[in-house]
Amino acid sequence: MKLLQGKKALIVGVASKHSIATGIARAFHEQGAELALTYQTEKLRSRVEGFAEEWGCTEVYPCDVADDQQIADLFSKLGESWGGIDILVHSVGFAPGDQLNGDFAEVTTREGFRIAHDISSYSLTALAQAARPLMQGRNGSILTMTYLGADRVLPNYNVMGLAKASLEANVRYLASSLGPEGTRVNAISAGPIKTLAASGIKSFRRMLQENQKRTPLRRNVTTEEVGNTASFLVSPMASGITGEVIYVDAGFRITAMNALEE
Ligand code: NAD
Ligand code: 0WE
Repeated sequence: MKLLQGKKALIVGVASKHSIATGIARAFHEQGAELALTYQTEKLRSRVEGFAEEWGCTEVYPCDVADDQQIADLFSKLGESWGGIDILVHSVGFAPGDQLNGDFAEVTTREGFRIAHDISSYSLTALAQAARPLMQGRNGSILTMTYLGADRVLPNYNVMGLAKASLEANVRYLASSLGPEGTRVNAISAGPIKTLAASGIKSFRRMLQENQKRTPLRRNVTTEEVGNTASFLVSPMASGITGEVIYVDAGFRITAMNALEE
Protein backbone atom coordinates (compact mmCIF):
# COMPACT_ATOMS: atom_id res chain seq x y z
CA MET A 1 0.00 0.00 0.00
CA LYS A 2 1.35 3.39 -0.98
CA LEU A 3 1.93 5.96 1.77
CA LEU A 4 -0.14 8.80 0.25
CA GLN A 5 -2.83 6.90 -1.71
CA GLY A 6 -5.86 9.14 -2.30
CA LYS A 7 -4.29 12.24 -0.69
CA LYS A 8 -4.62 15.62 -2.40
CA ALA A 9 -1.37 17.62 -2.25
CA LEU A 10 -0.78 21.24 -3.27
CA ILE A 11 2.89 21.97 -3.98
CA VAL A 12 4.20 25.54 -4.20
CA GLY A 13 7.80 26.05 -5.36
CA VAL A 14 8.45 24.06 -8.54
CA ALA A 15 10.73 26.10 -10.83
CA SER A 16 13.01 23.52 -12.49
CA LYS A 17 13.84 19.81 -12.50
CA HIS A 18 16.38 20.59 -9.76
CA SER A 19 13.89 22.28 -7.40
CA ILE A 20 13.43 20.64 -4.00
CA ALA A 21 9.67 20.97 -4.66
CA THR A 22 10.11 18.84 -7.80
CA GLY A 23 11.80 16.08 -5.76
CA ILE A 24 8.96 16.26 -3.26
CA ALA A 25 6.27 16.19 -5.98
CA ARG A 26 7.89 13.18 -7.66
CA ALA A 27 8.08 11.29 -4.35
CA PHE A 28 4.44 12.15 -3.52
CA HIS A 29 3.39 10.98 -7.01
CA GLU A 30 5.22 7.69 -6.49
CA GLN A 31 3.40 7.32 -3.16
CA GLY A 32 0.02 7.66 -4.88
CA ALA A 33 -0.86 11.30 -4.10
CA GLU A 34 -2.91 13.49 -6.43
CA LEU A 35 -1.02 16.74 -7.14
CA ALA A 36 -1.77 20.41 -7.72
CA LEU A 37 1.13 22.65 -8.79
CA THR A 38 1.66 26.40 -8.96
CA TYR A 39 4.05 28.59 -10.93
CA GLN A 40 5.42 31.97 -9.80
CA THR A 41 5.52 33.74 -13.18
CA GLU A 42 4.18 33.22 -16.72
CA LYS A 43 7.77 32.44 -17.76
CA LEU A 44 7.64 29.29 -15.61
CA ARG A 45 4.14 28.24 -16.66
CA SER A 46 4.93 25.88 -19.55
CA ARG A 47 7.72 24.20 -17.61
CA VAL A 48 5.46 23.51 -14.63
CA GLU A 49 2.70 22.31 -17.00
CA GLY A 50 5.25 19.85 -18.43
CA PHE A 51 5.90 18.34 -14.97
CA ALA A 52 2.15 18.27 -14.30
CA GLU A 53 1.57 16.18 -17.42
CA GLU A 54 4.32 13.77 -16.40
CA TRP A 55 2.51 13.17 -13.08
CA GLY A 56 -1.02 13.05 -14.51
CA CYS A 57 -1.84 16.32 -12.76
CA THR A 58 -4.48 18.65 -14.21
CA GLU A 59 -4.47 21.29 -11.45
CA VAL A 60 -1.94 24.02 -12.38
CA TYR A 61 -2.41 27.59 -11.17
CA PRO A 62 -0.44 30.82 -10.99
CA CYS A 63 0.68 31.88 -7.51
CA ASP A 64 3.05 34.71 -6.66
CA VAL A 65 3.03 34.55 -2.85
CA ALA A 66 3.61 38.33 -2.68
CA ASP A 67 0.09 38.80 -4.11
CA ASP A 68 -2.91 38.29 -1.77
CA GLN A 69 -5.34 38.14 -4.71
CA GLN A 70 -3.42 35.30 -6.41
CA ILE A 71 -3.44 33.35 -3.14
CA ALA A 72 -7.21 33.88 -2.73
CA ASP A 73 -7.88 32.85 -6.37
CA LEU A 74 -5.72 29.73 -6.03
CA PHE A 75 -7.67 28.38 -3.07
CA SER A 76 -11.05 29.35 -4.45
CA LYS A 77 -10.31 27.40 -7.66
CA LEU A 78 -8.88 24.43 -5.74
CA GLY A 79 -11.93 24.47 -3.47
CA GLU A 80 -14.18 24.20 -6.53
CA SER A 81 -12.29 21.35 -8.18
CA TRP A 82 -11.04 19.36 -5.16
CA GLY A 83 -13.37 20.39 -2.33
CA GLY A 84 -10.53 19.81 0.16
CA ILE A 85 -6.74 19.58 0.55
CA ASP A 86 -4.77 17.04 2.61
CA ILE A 87 -1.23 18.31 2.09
CA LEU A 88 0.31 21.75 1.52
CA VAL A 89 4.00 22.05 0.62
CA HIS A 90 5.66 25.49 0.84
CA SER A 91 9.08 25.40 -0.86
CA VAL A 92 9.65 29.09 -1.45
CA GLY A 93 12.42 31.45 -0.39
CA PHE A 94 13.76 34.71 -1.71
CA ALA A 95 15.89 37.72 -0.79
CA PRO A 96 17.16 40.33 -3.27
CA GLY A 97 20.53 39.19 -4.64
CA ASP A 98 22.51 42.08 -3.11
CA GLN A 99 21.48 40.90 0.41
CA LEU A 100 23.31 37.57 -0.02
CA ASN A 101 26.74 38.86 -0.97
CA GLY A 102 29.03 40.42 1.63
CA ASP A 103 29.12 41.35 5.30
CA PHE A 104 25.68 41.07 6.99
CA ALA A 105 25.87 44.35 8.91
CA GLU A 106 26.99 46.20 5.77
CA VAL A 107 24.73 44.84 3.02
CA THR A 108 21.38 44.45 4.83
CA THR A 109 18.74 47.06 3.95
CA ARG A 110 15.24 47.75 5.32
CA GLU A 111 13.70 46.79 1.97
CA GLY A 112 15.87 43.66 1.58
CA PHE A 113 14.89 42.58 5.11
CA ARG A 114 11.20 43.20 4.40
CA ILE A 115 11.17 41.24 1.13
CA ALA A 116 13.13 38.29 2.58
CA HIS A 117 10.70 37.97 5.51
CA ASP A 118 7.60 38.55 3.37
CA ILE A 119 8.40 35.96 0.68
CA SER A 120 10.25 33.42 2.84
CA SER A 121 8.22 33.45 6.09
CA TYR A 122 4.96 35.44 5.96
CA SER A 123 3.94 33.52 2.82
CA LEU A 124 3.69 30.32 4.91
CA THR A 125 1.22 32.02 7.26
CA ALA A 126 -0.74 33.40 4.31
CA LEU A 127 -0.97 30.03 2.52
CA ALA A 128 -1.86 28.18 5.74
CA GLN A 129 -4.59 30.73 6.46
CA ALA A 130 -6.10 30.39 2.98
CA ALA A 131 -5.80 26.58 3.04
CA ARG A 132 -7.31 26.26 6.52
CA PRO A 133 -11.00 25.84 5.60
CA LEU A 134 -10.04 23.24 2.96
CA MET A 135 -7.82 21.26 5.37
CA GLN A 136 -10.16 21.20 8.44
CA GLY A 137 -10.71 17.80 10.01
CA ARG A 138 -8.84 15.76 7.35
CA ASN A 139 -5.69 15.09 9.41
CA GLY A 140 -4.01 17.52 7.05
CA SER A 141 -0.32 18.29 6.93
CA ILE A 142 1.71 21.38 6.05
CA LEU A 143 5.40 21.21 5.21
CA THR A 144 7.98 23.94 4.56
CA MET A 145 11.69 24.00 3.68
CA THR A 146 14.29 25.60 5.95
CA TYR A 147 18.07 25.78 6.31
CA LEU A 148 20.69 25.60 9.09
CA GLY A 149 21.32 29.34 8.60
CA ALA A 150 18.23 29.83 10.82
CA ASP A 151 20.36 29.15 13.91
CA ARG A 152 24.02 29.10 12.82
CA VAL A 153 25.88 31.85 11.01
CA LEU A 154 27.03 31.07 7.47
CA PRO A 155 28.92 33.50 5.23
CA ASN A 156 26.59 35.37 2.83
CA TYR A 157 23.36 33.67 3.97
CA ASN A 158 22.77 36.91 5.89
CA VAL A 159 19.15 38.14 6.11
CA MET A 160 17.91 34.78 4.79
CA GLY A 161 19.08 33.32 8.12
CA LEU A 162 16.81 35.72 9.98
CA ALA A 163 13.94 34.90 7.61
CA LYS A 164 14.46 31.14 8.16
CA ALA A 165 14.52 31.69 11.96
CA SER A 166 11.18 33.44 11.53
CA LEU A 167 9.93 30.60 9.31
CA GLU A 168 10.83 28.00 11.95
CA ALA A 169 8.97 29.96 14.65
CA ASN A 170 6.10 30.26 12.15
CA VAL A 171 6.00 26.43 11.99
CA ARG A 172 5.65 26.24 15.78
CA TYR A 173 2.93 28.90 16.04
CA LEU A 174 0.97 27.42 13.12
CA ALA A 175 1.30 23.92 14.62
CA SER A 176 -0.17 25.22 17.87
CA SER A 177 -2.93 27.13 16.08
CA LEU A 178 -4.02 24.39 13.63
CA GLY A 179 -3.33 21.37 15.86
CA PRO A 180 -6.79 21.35 17.46
CA GLU A 181 -8.36 20.84 14.01
CA GLY A 182 -6.06 17.94 13.19
CA THR A 183 -3.57 19.75 10.93
CA ARG A 184 0.15 19.15 11.52
CA VAL A 185 2.87 21.65 10.52
CA ASN A 186 6.56 20.75 10.12
CA ALA A 187 9.75 21.79 8.34
CA ILE A 188 12.59 19.92 6.68
CA SER A 189 16.02 21.50 7.06
CA ALA A 190 17.96 20.31 4.00
CA GLY A 191 21.70 20.36 3.47
CA PRO A 192 22.97 22.41 0.51
CA ILE A 193 21.66 21.25 -2.91
CA LYS A 194 22.44 22.73 -6.33
CA THR A 195 19.13 24.34 -7.39
CA LEU A 196 18.23 27.63 -9.14
CA ALA A 197 18.12 29.38 -5.74
CA ALA A 198 21.66 28.16 -5.08
CA SER A 199 23.04 28.96 -8.53
CA GLY A 200 23.01 32.70 -7.85
CA ILE A 201 25.27 32.25 -4.81
CA LYS A 202 28.96 33.04 -5.07
CA SER A 203 31.16 30.05 -4.01
CA PHE A 204 28.22 27.64 -3.72
CA ARG A 205 30.24 25.00 -5.63
CA ARG A 206 32.97 25.35 -3.01
CA MET A 207 30.38 24.99 -0.22
CA LEU A 208 29.08 21.74 -1.75
CA GLN A 209 32.63 20.37 -1.95
CA GLU A 210 33.41 21.26 1.69
CA ASN A 211 30.04 19.96 2.90
CA GLN A 212 30.64 16.63 1.22
CA LYS A 213 33.99 16.27 3.01
CA ARG A 214 32.65 17.17 6.46
CA THR A 215 29.27 15.46 6.85
CA PRO A 216 29.18 12.19 8.81
CA LEU A 217 27.89 10.46 5.65
CA ARG A 218 30.69 12.09 3.57
CA ARG A 219 28.32 13.25 0.83
CA ASN A 220 25.69 15.84 -0.05
CA VAL A 221 21.97 15.09 0.10
CA THR A 222 19.65 14.80 -2.91
CA THR A 223 16.18 16.12 -3.68
CA GLU A 224 15.07 12.44 -3.79
CA GLU A 225 16.11 12.05 -0.14
CA VAL A 226 14.25 15.24 0.81
CA GLY A 227 11.22 13.92 -1.14
CA ASN A 228 11.26 10.63 0.76
CA THR A 229 11.45 12.32 4.17
CA ALA A 230 8.68 14.70 3.04
CA SER A 231 6.49 11.70 2.10
CA PHE A 232 6.98 10.24 5.58
CA LEU A 233 6.35 13.55 7.36
CA VAL A 234 3.02 14.28 5.61
CA SER A 235 1.86 10.65 5.86
CA PRO A 236 -0.04 8.92 8.69
CA MET A 237 3.32 7.31 9.63
CA ALA A 238 4.21 10.70 11.21
CA SER A 239 0.79 11.35 12.80
CA GLY A 240 2.41 12.20 16.16
CA ILE A 241 4.89 14.77 14.81
CA THR A 242 4.01 18.48 14.64
CA GLY A 243 5.87 21.77 15.09
CA GLU A 244 9.20 20.09 14.33
CA VAL A 245 12.24 20.75 12.16
CA ILE A 246 13.65 17.50 10.74
CA TYR A 247 17.20 17.67 9.35
CA VAL A 248 17.95 15.94 6.04
CA ASP A 249 21.59 17.01 5.91
CA ALA A 250 23.75 13.84 5.95
CA GLY A 251 24.40 14.67 9.62
CA PHE A 252 26.15 18.02 9.16
CA ARG A 253 24.26 19.78 11.97
CA ILE A 254 25.73 17.57 14.72
CA THR A 255 29.35 18.28 13.77
CA ALA A 256 31.98 20.82 14.82
CA MET A 257 35.48 20.93 13.27
CA ASN A 258 34.72 17.58 11.65
CA ALA A 259 37.21 15.68 9.45
CA LEU A 260 40.12 18.00 10.33
CA GLU A 261 42.74 15.47 9.18
CA GLU A 262 41.10 14.63 5.84
P1 NAD B 1 14.34 26.78 -6.39
O1 NAD B 1 14.86 28.03 -6.97
O2 NAD B 1 14.20 25.63 -7.25
O3 NAD B 1 12.95 27.05 -5.65
C1 NAD B 1 12.62 28.29 -5.06
C2 NAD B 1 11.19 28.53 -5.43
O4 NAD B 1 10.70 29.71 -4.81
C3 NAD B 1 10.98 28.71 -6.95
O5 NAD B 1 10.04 27.77 -7.40
C4 NAD B 1 10.47 30.12 -7.08
O6 NAD B 1 9.53 30.25 -8.13
C5 NAD B 1 9.80 30.26 -5.72
N1 NAD B 1 9.51 31.67 -5.39
C6 NAD B 1 10.37 32.69 -5.12
N2 NAD B 1 9.70 33.83 -4.93
C7 NAD B 1 8.37 33.53 -5.08
C8 NAD B 1 7.17 34.29 -5.04
N3 NAD B 1 7.19 35.60 -4.81
N4 NAD B 1 6.00 33.64 -5.24
C9 NAD B 1 5.96 32.31 -5.48
N5 NAD B 1 7.07 31.54 -5.54
C10 NAD B 1 8.25 32.16 -5.36
O7 NAD B 1 15.31 26.46 -5.14
P2 NAD B 1 15.17 25.40 -3.95
O8 NAD B 1 16.54 25.22 -3.45
O9 NAD B 1 14.39 24.23 -4.39
O10 NAD B 1 14.37 26.22 -2.84
C11 NAD B 1 13.17 25.77 -2.24
C12 NAD B 1 13.20 25.99 -0.73
O11 NAD B 1 14.20 25.16 -0.16
C13 NAD B 1 13.53 27.41 -0.31
O12 NAD B 1 12.74 27.76 0.80
C14 NAD B 1 14.98 27.29 0.13
O13 NAD B 1 15.30 28.28 1.08
C15 NAD B 1 14.95 25.92 0.74
N6 NAD B 1 16.27 25.29 0.94
C16 NAD B 1 17.14 25.17 -0.11
C17 NAD B 1 18.38 24.55 0.09
C18 NAD B 1 19.39 24.44 -1.02
O14 NAD B 1 20.58 24.30 -0.73
N7 NAD B 1 18.98 24.48 -2.28
C19 NAD B 1 18.70 24.05 1.36
C20 NAD B 1 17.78 24.16 2.40
C21 NAD B 1 16.56 24.79 2.17
O1 0WE C 1 17.68 29.25 1.10
C1 0WE C 1 18.54 29.09 0.25
C2 0WE C 1 18.60 29.97 -0.98
C3 0WE C 1 17.86 31.24 -0.76
C4 0WE C 1 17.96 32.29 -1.81
C5 0WE C 1 18.80 32.28 -2.92
C6 0WE C 1 18.79 33.36 -3.81
C7 0WE C 1 19.71 33.43 -4.99
C8 0WE C 1 19.21 34.36 -6.08
C9 0WE C 1 17.14 33.37 -1.61
N1 0WE C 1 17.12 34.41 -2.44
C10 0WE C 1 17.91 34.43 -3.54
N2 0WE C 1 17.87 35.52 -4.35
C11 0WE C 1 18.52 35.59 -5.54
O2 0WE C 1 18.48 36.63 -6.23
N3 0WE C 1 19.48 28.11 0.44
C12 0WE C 1 19.44 27.35 1.66
C13 0WE C 1 20.58 27.85 -0.51
C14 0WE C 1 21.75 28.64 -0.04
O3 0WE C 1 21.84 29.96 -0.29
C15 0WE C 1 23.02 30.41 0.32
C16 0WE C 1 23.63 29.34 0.98
C17 0WE C 1 22.82 28.20 0.75
C18 0WE C 1 23.05 26.84 1.29
C19 0WE C 1 23.55 31.68 0.36
C20 0WE C 1 24.75 31.88 1.04
C21 0WE C 1 25.35 30.85 1.70
C22 0WE C 1 24.82 29.56 1.68
